[in-house]
Amino acid sequence: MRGEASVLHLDLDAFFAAVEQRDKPSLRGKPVVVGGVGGRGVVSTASYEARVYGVRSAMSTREARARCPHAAFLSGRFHAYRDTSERVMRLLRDVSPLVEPLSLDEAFVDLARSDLDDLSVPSVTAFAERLRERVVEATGGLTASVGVGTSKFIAKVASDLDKPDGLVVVAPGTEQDLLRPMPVRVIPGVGPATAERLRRVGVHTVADLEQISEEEMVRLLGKASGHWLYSLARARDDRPVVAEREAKSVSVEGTYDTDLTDRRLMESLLTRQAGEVSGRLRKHGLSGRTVTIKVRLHDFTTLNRSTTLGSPTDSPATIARLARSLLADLDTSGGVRLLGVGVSGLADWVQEDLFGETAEEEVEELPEVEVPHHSRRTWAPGMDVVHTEMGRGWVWGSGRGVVTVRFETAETPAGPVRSYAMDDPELSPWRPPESTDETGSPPPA
Ligand code: TTP
Ligand code: MG
Ligand code: MG
Repeated sequence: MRGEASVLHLDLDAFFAAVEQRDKPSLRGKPVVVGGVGGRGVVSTASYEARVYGVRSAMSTREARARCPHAAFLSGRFHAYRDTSERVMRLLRDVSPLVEPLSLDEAFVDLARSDLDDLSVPSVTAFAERLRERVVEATGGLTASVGVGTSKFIAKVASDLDKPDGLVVVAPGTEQDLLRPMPVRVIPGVGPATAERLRRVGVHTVADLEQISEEEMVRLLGKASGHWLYSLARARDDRPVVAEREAKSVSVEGTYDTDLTDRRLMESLLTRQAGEVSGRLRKHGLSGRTVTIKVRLHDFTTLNRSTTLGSPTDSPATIARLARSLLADLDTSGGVRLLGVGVSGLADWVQEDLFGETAEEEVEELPEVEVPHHSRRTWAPGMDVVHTEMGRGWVWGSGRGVVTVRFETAETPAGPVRSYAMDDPELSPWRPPESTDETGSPPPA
């Protein structure tokens, strides 16, 4: 924890839906739901107008339709989200060299490395307000919520307090007052499994957690988690903002075409990866004390969780067991697109492989387990199209051989609606010119 509020966390508001509203003027101010539009689809996100009706991320689209039938239901356009994300990250890197992206729509920024020479509360507040305005300019109208505090933990909690379009600066010294009434789930790493264990001993809030001694916490949750929670309950968090994650471990990871949602499948993949990691360790005569899993969620949030043993291991069973238990505490209900296992803290360390973002990802095939095939409709609702005469627009809906298009873009007013035969040669999908959309799959369908 720093003496000054110099860690900033920024998160865009209703990100995918906000991009859709920017590019589809007729949807501005209206309920918009982005996600899988098929029978078993899941909501990626909803505009704040749709949230009023109780529509939420990870809800089934079926339920979202029941709650808000008049919303526009759109499948995603990842090229647009990635492009918008890049604009925001570029802007943040312009402000400080230390920017740590957590997902497409959020990042930590170290203000101690910005050109602000005064890190007082009024100064960082003015700076953050100006930054929020610049995000609106850079993205063509998207708003961001920002939190600033003395640590990553506090900054992230703060950015969520006044969403959407909010700014909260937590003054140094007031962290614990802020945290005490909050549920324990506010602490990073406290997933459903840990929260349940704590609930069983009567711990619901951070204030409750503060009453528990360090020894008891370790008894309850194990050494690593126990110490972690004990510190965080007291707002003690010294994690640095890291632009490029340091990557030193032997690891194996796989990316998947379809979001994985089956826990047993994920566990069996981790077990297999643990076996491969162990094989590589043994081949080089290595062993390590820290077992890490890497999980990328369907929204591109990447989570790393690790646990450290008293002595080094190269055992496949031990690595697998620890990896599975780390997974148990993560909420993966929305789907997972990447899983990995690594071992670090090597006894005889050789840089054999990287676990960081820059590592070349191995694309694994899944021979023993069947991954559902992802089928994409030709005219998915929301997708960009171009008509030889009418110009650019987006698919409003399709069925029975007919596709209905609304002709408008971010730069035009709300435009007219026309219907065409699905195989009309004048109508074709539109993609941005220099798009390099290598993972261009739509949200879970
Ligand atoms: P979030 O930042 O969690 O959510 P949000 O930006 O939509 O809304 P807000 O921050 O205002 O609460 O996630 C960023 C994007 O990631 C979101 O727009 C869509 C995607 N996402 C999913 O696809 N599935 C999910 O379950 C979640 C939480 C997000
Ligand atoms: Mg967001
Ligand atoms: Mg986010």
